[in-house]
Amino acid sequence: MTKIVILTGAGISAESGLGTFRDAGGIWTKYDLGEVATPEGFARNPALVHEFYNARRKNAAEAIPNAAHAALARLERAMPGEVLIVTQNIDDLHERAGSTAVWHMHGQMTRARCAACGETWDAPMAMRPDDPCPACAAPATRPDIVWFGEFPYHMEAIWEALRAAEIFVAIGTSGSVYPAAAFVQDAGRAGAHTLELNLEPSETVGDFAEARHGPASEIVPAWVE
Ligand code: BV8
Repeated sequence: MTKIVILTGAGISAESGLGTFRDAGGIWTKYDLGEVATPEGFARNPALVHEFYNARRKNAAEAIPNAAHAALARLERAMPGEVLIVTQNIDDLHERAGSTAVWHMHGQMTRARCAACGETWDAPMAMRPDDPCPACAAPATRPDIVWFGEFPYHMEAIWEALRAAEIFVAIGTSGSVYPAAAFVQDAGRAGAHTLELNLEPSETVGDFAEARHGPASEIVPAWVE
């Protein structure tokens, strides 16, 4: 029975060298979100979108999980079946650190999906717009990622886990993207203790019963211990 639900965002991977979105110099200061993280942007210019994710997929493959990812994997080993990570991140650093109960609500850049038939498969390091789908052969492949305006994965199961959680922890997220930013309210309403672990107060810090601020590689291991 999941007792601890942990929501992670780009901030937990920052010290592994992967960019965040809304910090100074963040990804959305370099790319127009509307062009590279919406279905409309993909329809307009699939090559640009693949270029954007190919670069991030390469960075993520070269990145190393940090002490925060490792601490969460230790926590799961110490409490088998009771810890769930719901991540907004599309990298695989949680899995590479040893976590196994990881739900990617915004999808994964290591996976590809056919826009025609919905088939998914392991993405090659570099994807091209006209790569044929292995199932239906349509030249309609996209990253298996949830863009703005698309329905996140696992929502019903996430809301069920939030209702049963005793502790809800948000790590490395600005609390600016929904429905993830409302999870603290969903969990709090159901009686969970809510804790924010972030470099600085997030947009939703007021919704948390407790907040600790500092680099994830320091405050997450301290919390896990
Ligand atoms: C949906 C995948 C219907 C792509 C992403 C108006 C009002 C409210 C909502 C909306 C609105 N208009 C539209 C919406 C809905 C929209 C939304 O929320 N828009 C926002 C911008 C207002 N949401 C959607 O469209 C979602 N779908 O709503 O469907 C629905 C409705 C209800 C229920 C079900 C369905 C789909 C959203 C998914 C979009 N895809 N990513 C990609 O990754 O390229 S979102 C994108 O933002 C990333 O996934 C990212 O993870 C996510 C959130 O960002 P963060 O992870 O928080 O990163 P950020 O840079 O913002 O913050 C980093 C934090 O880390 C900072 O606080 C920083 O201080 C901290 N930090 C930095 N370094 C460290 C650190 N912390 C610790 N240690 C450090 N070293």
